Amino acid sequence: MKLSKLEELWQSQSTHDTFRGVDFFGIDDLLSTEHKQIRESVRNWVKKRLSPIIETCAQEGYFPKELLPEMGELGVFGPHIATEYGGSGADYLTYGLMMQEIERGDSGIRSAASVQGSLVMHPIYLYGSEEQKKTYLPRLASGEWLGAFGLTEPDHGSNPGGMTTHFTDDGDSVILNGSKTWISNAPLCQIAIVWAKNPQGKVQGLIVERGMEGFSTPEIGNKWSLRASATGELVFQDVRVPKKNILPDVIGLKGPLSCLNSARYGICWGVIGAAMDCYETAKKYALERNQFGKPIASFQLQQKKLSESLTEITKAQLLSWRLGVLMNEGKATPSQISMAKRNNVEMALNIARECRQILGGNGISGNYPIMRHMANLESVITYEGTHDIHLLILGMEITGLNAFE
Ligand code: TGC
Ligand code: FAD
Repeated sequence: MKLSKLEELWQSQSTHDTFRGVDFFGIDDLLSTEHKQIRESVRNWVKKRLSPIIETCAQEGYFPKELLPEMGELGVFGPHIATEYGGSGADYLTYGLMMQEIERGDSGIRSAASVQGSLVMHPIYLYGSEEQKKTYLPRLASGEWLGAFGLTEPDHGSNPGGMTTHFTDDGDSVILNGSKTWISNAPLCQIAIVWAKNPQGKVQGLIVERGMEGFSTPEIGNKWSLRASATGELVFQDVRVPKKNILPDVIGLKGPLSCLNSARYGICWGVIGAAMDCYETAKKYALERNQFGKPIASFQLQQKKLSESLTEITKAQLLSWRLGVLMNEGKATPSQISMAKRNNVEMALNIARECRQILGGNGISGNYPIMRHMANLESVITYEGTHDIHLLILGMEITGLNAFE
């Protein structure tokens, strides 16, 4: 999209966000002043820079890469990373609140932030060499570079352990072959964290850089969901990757899966943002729209939808807040994260569907954000582990029996 068109959209809207949040149980009292200030700054940025352009970007299937440096400046890329590497050393509640505000704007832009922070910076931070941390993290934190995370393959989605992407040894380098698909940020990424099997058949992480011969990133088009996110493949044909680009400190599937813990946690909060936007839009509409001589908000059936939406948002907030505290204490378990991701995404999707109905015919129009959130959430309920997979992770925790074997 032409920059002039984005600039026209930016100028056309008011910039101050009057949204005060959805907080029926005084959850704000559980947050620090700093948490609230950071939330406010991200909220105002979304109102000023993201909301004016997002509908047009989604309609046109355009990822607004122009926003990346601003997002870097806001600190939304890897806020939990130490300051010496460009992060802000923030806690997990801060990270969650940031994701909530961005996803109130759009799940696709939150996706870009989740991938960059939790799935690209996080593995380098946890498992990378000092040289890798110094080379990549500051550029990713500032938004100068965009990263992608390659785990899913055409024949191995829910079962990443079956991956066939692999590398062979060749002196100071390895030779990488295979492909990854459905990869967020792929078409525009400068680097990709690629999970591949080593000659012994064990999973390792490699930092693959754009420009390496044999590495390509074709875009996946024809999407009805996450249209403002750039999705693509990562294709490796005899790509020579220096051994210094291998993440030295992790071997095995726990490498990528441990990073997913952080990203899935971010989604728990993010989808609350999407749900809040649907709820607030529907509430306002119901109070303004008259049928049978009175506001549709006065009808019991519409009140039921709004009451249930508020109840479910509140439950999801409490779950996310507690999970954030456990994350800060280093005590959150993968199955707790699965429960919260699964519950909250379903909650947001149900609210989007119910709230869309409150808007009647207008509910399917791009003049309102609900249909876009609803379509986006179909991806969110699928990626980072499908709804079914999270149920089975929880089932294993409850019963001690592994449904995947
Ligand atoms: P399994 O044998 O259970 O585990 C293999 C090793 O990994 C360890 N592990 C974990 N470690 C840390 N955190 C977790 N959440 C972990 N889950 C498992 C496990 O302890 C074991 O370690 P070790 O030392 O014994 O080797 O593995 P499995 O092959 O049976 O698979 C289990 C299963 C199905 C739960 C897992 O593979 C899974 O989660 N599948 C879903 C795949 C998935 O989530 N893909 C996401 C791709 S990335 C993405 O979607 C990004 S979208 C981004 C955006 O746009 O926002
Ligand atoms: P499959 O694994 O084929 O599953 C199909 C269906 O079968 C699902 O309903 C699933 O729940 C069910 N199923 C599978 N196994 C079982 C079982 N054992 N028991 C019961 N039911 C089962 N991946 C990345 O690596 N990086 C990314 O950045 C990324 N971004 C994405 C962005 C978008 C927009 C989308 C849509 C996907 C993205 N993904 C990414 C891929 C995503 O993680 C996978 O789509 C997801 O893990 C599911 O894999 P699959 O699509 O191959 O489905």
